[in-house]
Amino acid sequence: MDFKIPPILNAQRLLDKAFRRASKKRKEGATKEESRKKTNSAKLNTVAHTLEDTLKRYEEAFPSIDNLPQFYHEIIDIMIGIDKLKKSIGAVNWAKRRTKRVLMESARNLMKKETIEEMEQIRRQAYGRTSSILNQINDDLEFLDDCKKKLNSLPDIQTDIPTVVVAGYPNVGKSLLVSKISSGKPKVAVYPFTTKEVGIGHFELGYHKCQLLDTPGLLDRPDEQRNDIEKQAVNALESLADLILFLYDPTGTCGYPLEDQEALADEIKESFPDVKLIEVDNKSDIDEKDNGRLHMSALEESNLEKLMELIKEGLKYKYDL
Ligand SMILES: Nc1nc2c(ncn2[C@@H]2O[C@H](COP(=O)(O)OP(=O)(O)OP(=O)(O)O)[C@@H](O)[C@H]2O)c(=O)[nH]1
Ligand SMILES: [Mg+2]
Repeated sequence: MDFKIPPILNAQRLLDKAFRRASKKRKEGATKEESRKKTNSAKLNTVAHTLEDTLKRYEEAFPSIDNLPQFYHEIIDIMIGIDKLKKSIGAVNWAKRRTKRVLMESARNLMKKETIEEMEQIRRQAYGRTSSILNQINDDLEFLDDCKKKLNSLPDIQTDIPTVVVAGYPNVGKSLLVSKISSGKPKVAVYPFTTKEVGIGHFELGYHKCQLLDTPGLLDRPDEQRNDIEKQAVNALESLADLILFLYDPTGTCGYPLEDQEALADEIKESFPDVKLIEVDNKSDIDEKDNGRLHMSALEESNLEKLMELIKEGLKYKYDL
């Protein structure tokens, strides 16, 4: 899914946009009063339509939350909060209907007025009430603009192709491996917690296009202690993984002992009993010790072909590769 949400203006900028358009309206009538009545009516209509169209666009730009694939539903909840998002979209809908009602009512009142002063007063009051309605949802508009940035930056993940999720402790070499065996180009660094969100790369197995997801490093700790970054990794495992590639760094250069990494692997196996998991030792260029797993080096690109065979075998329980 690829979100393309347009920028969301705050209350002041939205009002400026509507009032600026309205200020350009001029209508002629037989008398000075009639000209002013028609002009003010056209202004009120312009403000009403500009706000209605814009707010409607904002409302429709956000995906229908309840129909989203599980991965996106969860990730939006982790990053933004589904209830908060729904509340703010609801506030936009409320302001859209409310401003329209106020402006249309004022336009009708305007028709009954005779003097220019009365007409101007109706318009000014309508503008004032409109401003006050929009100011009431300013926090929601600003929040939605922030959501827009977050949603537009989410990875474009397909939920229907073979998907391998790379998991493991921080700093073990997950991102480097993803960059070596797929089209993904995640950031690699010598410090832990480099990867802050789920990254994506693709690779081919025969005629099948497959997805490889790089995830933030996970520590061996209970779910309730996980931070939002780690929660994204768990969510990717839970809702997308056909195969988990669990990467170890047995050399300790990642900064975490092997026993802790093995405890995390056990925990993942327990939490996702239906997902196949393969275990691989990375950084074999530093330490070749045999732990009974395939050992490879992302840095020196050794044993990557064997790894691809393991991945292919691992996906066969679900896909005809
Ligand atoms: N010697 C050696 N270093 C490696 C190997 N693979 C990765 N590294 C190094 O290990 C460090 C961490 O690599 P990353 O790919 O960023 O690790 P990560 O698991 O994605 O880390 P987080 O995103 O923080 O969880 C970097 O300095 C890499 O260059 C390897 O096979 N051999
Ligand atoms: Mg990483």
